[in-house]
Amino acid sequence: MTATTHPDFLRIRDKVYSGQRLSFEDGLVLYSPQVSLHDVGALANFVRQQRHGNRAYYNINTHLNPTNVCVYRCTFCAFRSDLRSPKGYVMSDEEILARGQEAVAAGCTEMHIVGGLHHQKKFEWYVHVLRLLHEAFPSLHLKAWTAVEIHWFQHLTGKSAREVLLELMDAGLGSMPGGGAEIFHPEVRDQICEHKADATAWLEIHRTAHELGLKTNCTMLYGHIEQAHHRVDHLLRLRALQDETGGFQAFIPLAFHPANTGLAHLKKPSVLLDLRTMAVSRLLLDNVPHLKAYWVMLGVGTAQAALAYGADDLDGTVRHERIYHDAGADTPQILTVAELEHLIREAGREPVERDTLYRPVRRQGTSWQAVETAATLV
Ligand code: V47
Repeated sequence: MTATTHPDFLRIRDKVYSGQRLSFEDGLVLYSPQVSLHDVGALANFVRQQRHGNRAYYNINTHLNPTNVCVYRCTFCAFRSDLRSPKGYVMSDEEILARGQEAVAAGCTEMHIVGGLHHQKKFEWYVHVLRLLHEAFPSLHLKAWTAVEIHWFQHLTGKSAREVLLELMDAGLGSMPGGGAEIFHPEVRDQICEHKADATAWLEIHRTAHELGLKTNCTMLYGHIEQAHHRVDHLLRLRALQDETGGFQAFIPLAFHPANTGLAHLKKPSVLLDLRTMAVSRLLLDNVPHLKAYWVMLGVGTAQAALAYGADDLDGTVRHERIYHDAGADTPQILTVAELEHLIREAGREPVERDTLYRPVRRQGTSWQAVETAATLV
């Protein structure tokens, strides 16, 4: 019997073709080496094609990490710094504004802002960073602060997530990135980041953000100490919240990079695990519109291949990325629009520049406009 005729896979394929939802057990089957990656990928590609046709998205964006000083010591993180370490930094207002200026001059539609939880910075400083950028560059969408940061701000201020988010929205917050989710299951979370927001807190903050009308992303950090059942559990917890709120726009599977971390003895996940995780995520997350193949983490070649395994988005041009490059990522700092479009076309798809909310962008040089179309409302 070849892997293609694996009876469990055929049963799952029939469920997908008939629009039935996959179960926890189905997720484990899809992760089983007895089921061929090719089959899982082809099924995920069928689902992607149904949702997005021949389109594959990218955006023109930049990253800003205003500080790397962090009270937490997540074992997987190479970016964080102690307060008094020579590596530690905090950006000045002038440096932050210069980054905004550079982004606008480069035609960016989005700034992705995350950083450390600085021992001596108050909530007001994090609000100030957004207000500074938003007032100077109102067209730049600020996708900022993960649920872990929001949880920290609640701790600093004694305010509810709702109050914290309303203040940040008033200062210019446009949406939230999906970081900090890692692996929700306590068997893993307690070993890699036991001190920070747990699964319940992370999900509750995203629920609150969605209730306030903010779109957010979600992630999963895989390829370290977790096993397949932890990943499937993680994906189903995200799916359950999405059933309630519909507020997640994109899921980004994040491949672990071990260099310079407390888990440096581990190997990087294989390309096979990268592609299988993308495909299984597309099949289990039947209610999340977009799947990002984040080329910075996956590597350019794997990200391009992932467009045939369920992904419909390559993220962006990206500049000033530090979190993965500190952890040994050997990808470039930037891809140009021409390079992104070439990667997408070579994969047989039609490139679509999008804004953060997945509206197609019409542009002339560095000035741009988002277009509302029925196709973006998937
Ligand atoms: O939460 C940290 C991960 C995340 C490492 O929402 C690491 O559009 C691998 O969430 N190896 C932050 N991963 C980044 C993130 C993200 C990235 C791109 C787009 C979006 C989006 C969100 O990075 C952290 C953690 O899971 N991370 N260290 C590491 N050594």
